[in-house]
Amino acid sequence: MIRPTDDQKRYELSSPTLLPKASGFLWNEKMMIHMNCRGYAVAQFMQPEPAKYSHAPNLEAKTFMQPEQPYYAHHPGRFVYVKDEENGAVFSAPYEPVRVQPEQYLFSVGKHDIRWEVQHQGLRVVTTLSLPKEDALELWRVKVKNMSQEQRKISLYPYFTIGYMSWMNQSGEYREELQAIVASSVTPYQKYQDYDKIKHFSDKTFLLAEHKPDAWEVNQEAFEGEGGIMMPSAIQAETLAGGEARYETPAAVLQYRLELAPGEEREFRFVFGPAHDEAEVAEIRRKYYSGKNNQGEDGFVQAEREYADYISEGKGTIEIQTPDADLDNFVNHWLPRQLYYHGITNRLTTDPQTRNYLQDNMGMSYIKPETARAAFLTALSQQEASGAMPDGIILHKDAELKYINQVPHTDHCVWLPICLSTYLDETGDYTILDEQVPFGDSSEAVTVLEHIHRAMQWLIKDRDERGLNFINQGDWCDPMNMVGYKGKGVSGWLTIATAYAFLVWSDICEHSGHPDAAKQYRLAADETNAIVNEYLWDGDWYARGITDDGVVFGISTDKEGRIFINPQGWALLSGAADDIKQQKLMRAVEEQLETPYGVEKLAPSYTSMREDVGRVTQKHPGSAENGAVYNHAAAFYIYGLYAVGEQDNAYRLLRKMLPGPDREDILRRGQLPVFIPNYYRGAYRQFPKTAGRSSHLFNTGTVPWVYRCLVDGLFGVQGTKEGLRIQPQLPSDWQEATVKRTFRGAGLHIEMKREAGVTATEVYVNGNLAVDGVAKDLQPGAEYQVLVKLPQ
Ligand code: CEZ
Repeated sequence: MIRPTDDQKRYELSSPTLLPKASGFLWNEKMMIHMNCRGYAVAQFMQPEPAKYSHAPNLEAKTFMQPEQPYYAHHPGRFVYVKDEENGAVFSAPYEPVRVQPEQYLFSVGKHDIRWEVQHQGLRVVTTLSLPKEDALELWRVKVKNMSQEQRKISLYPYFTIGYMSWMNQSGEYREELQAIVASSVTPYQKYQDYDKIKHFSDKTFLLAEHKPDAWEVNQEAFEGEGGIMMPSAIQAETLAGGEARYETPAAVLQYRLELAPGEEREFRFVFGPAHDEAEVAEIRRKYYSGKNNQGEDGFVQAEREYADYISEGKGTIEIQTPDADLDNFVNHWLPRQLYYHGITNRLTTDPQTRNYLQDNMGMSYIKPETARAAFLTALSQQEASGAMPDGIILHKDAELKYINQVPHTDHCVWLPICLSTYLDETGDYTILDEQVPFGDSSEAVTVLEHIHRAMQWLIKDRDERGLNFINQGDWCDPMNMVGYKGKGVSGWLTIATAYAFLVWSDICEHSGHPDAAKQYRLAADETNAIVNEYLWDGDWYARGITDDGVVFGISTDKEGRIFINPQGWALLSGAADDIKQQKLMRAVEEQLETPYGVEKLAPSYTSMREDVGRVTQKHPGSAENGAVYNHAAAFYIYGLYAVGEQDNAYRLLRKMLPGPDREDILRRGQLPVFIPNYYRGAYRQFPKTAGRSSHLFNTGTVPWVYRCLVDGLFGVQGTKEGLRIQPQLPSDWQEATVKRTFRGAGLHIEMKREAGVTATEVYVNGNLAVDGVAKDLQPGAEYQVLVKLPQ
């Protein structure tokens, strides 16, 4: 069973082996945790850079979240071993590490909690994870109930991985006065200059117990003994030995010996996480296990409730009811949550890539537009006076540009007007254009309007003699790093994208009373499109670029990397492709890139290094940018399809972003439809066996674009300066759909129906025909009934 609950608010899976990597994630502004259905966890917290408190058994590189994260027996996890004291039988909840198939199993992903219900041999164990709103901590409840008719004697052993903390110093012990296991470490470092930073770190990991345990073990090796993690020797004994870790790998294991009458249930609550010192652990104990409020709730319960409230703030602006129930569930419940996660955490990095920061906040325009507004101003305050945007936006005073942000990319400016346009559509807040903002390299303050003019001018200047945009060491595609590092190579996609950015910017100038600038940028878009058609059209589709040595690539004569999706989708947006070209490129995409799991980013996937293209060709064929169904790129294309009115094509591809609806497809993807992953494996025509497999990586720029596809495209409920333009593009086999749209404080109940005799879309707002389908003069707080008649 893989399905949403009746109230649609949770997603459930009834087997730990069917989709072994099925997962859910929780976050707050200081941490995130990705839990899989079998009990494995990937968690990190910010101090201010990402750090771990539940470590792998060997030293991990702490970079960014990885796709297709592998799990293994000693992978960090949160488990409960259960032993029947009478017959010695052992199982573990939710499934790892003992791997006994329980008689009943349920993995239930909620928006603000993750729960497992396991029943085996007359015992029912329910574990629930939630987070506080602010602290980097995990809140765990473990309930055990005797479902049998007999009195039961059992031992319950909560096991929380602490893992290999440090090669310099690590230890752990049970602290009686705190009723907690506390492990200590020193983050490894070598430069004395780092000491000042390191000394403030939260280098302790603790497991705080509400109830006094009967015994404990803190030494992982001693706990496992010869039995190993699957059947630890220590639990064969009557009680755990009370061991400690002295420069040995710590683990947090507690033992509760229980006698349960038939039907009797006991609950245990734990707090697990990082701390700076023991005083902090004591403070956490006080905060979470006492401090009852008027309703008699202690800090733990209050924290759970606050967290639920916090998550519920991440509401979208549309609620839909369509013939596709799975789409409804995803759009109404999970998609806004994923948008919100991106917008509020910036993927838990202190230096988000500029394009990610802008697009994540494009998505936030639908959820918390004031956050998006502030983010756009922050980004612009780091722009260079030349108009160039930096690789990465610094969000913390101690942050520096790391990893990919040390590689020069040339696309960051194009995202400014594009992302801002969504904010303007949603809010109508054109005053943002008049805000005075300084530059990163000069204190001169100019308006946002001027900032973006400079960004557009920078794009116009950063071109070769033909008028094609340089790529340097990358554009949207991070690993396309060797096309233009010698200073000559150009990006076809980026050139097309600049044309689109000019168009979008031209519209914004028009609507903000700058008709001359509007004209100038429309002209720039036309000129750019002409250049694109002159140098990049290959006969049936657009090329991806031209290398430093003048080699055009992404064309019909290429054996690998013959066609790339990005130039095609963006040519639909920029207007480069006329009708004939549109038809040709769409056919090429369908024939060469479309798979049952979506459209691939390129095909055929590269199978060996192409030194004039770069690192992208070295990724495993069909993974990530090397020809996966890279959902971010697929979403651009779908948005392009809506822009040219290809509603059936667009919907078919949009639907492929979600696992399902049939079981076969869900099994293939291996993921629950509670988030869109950054990719599904591609190279469908080369490696069909692995195609479709989810990366399970929920950090992705896909989600704001999918939301735009829904709002601007499928349901056509896009904001304009004067109001809400209603122009649905329902797939032709849908007879009707209902959308509840919140827009600038107003509520619109929109019913869309196909009707015989209707030749063009008619929109009635409270019974009155709306000119051009635009609902105007909407009042905040007011509710509107809208009827949309669509041709049959
Ligand atoms: O990161 C994403 C970036 O965050 O890759 C996208 C890019 O547009 C996003 O800004 C396409 O390249 O460096 C690499 O090779 C990786 O592929 C990362 O850049 C990639 C990861 O998926 C990050 O989660």
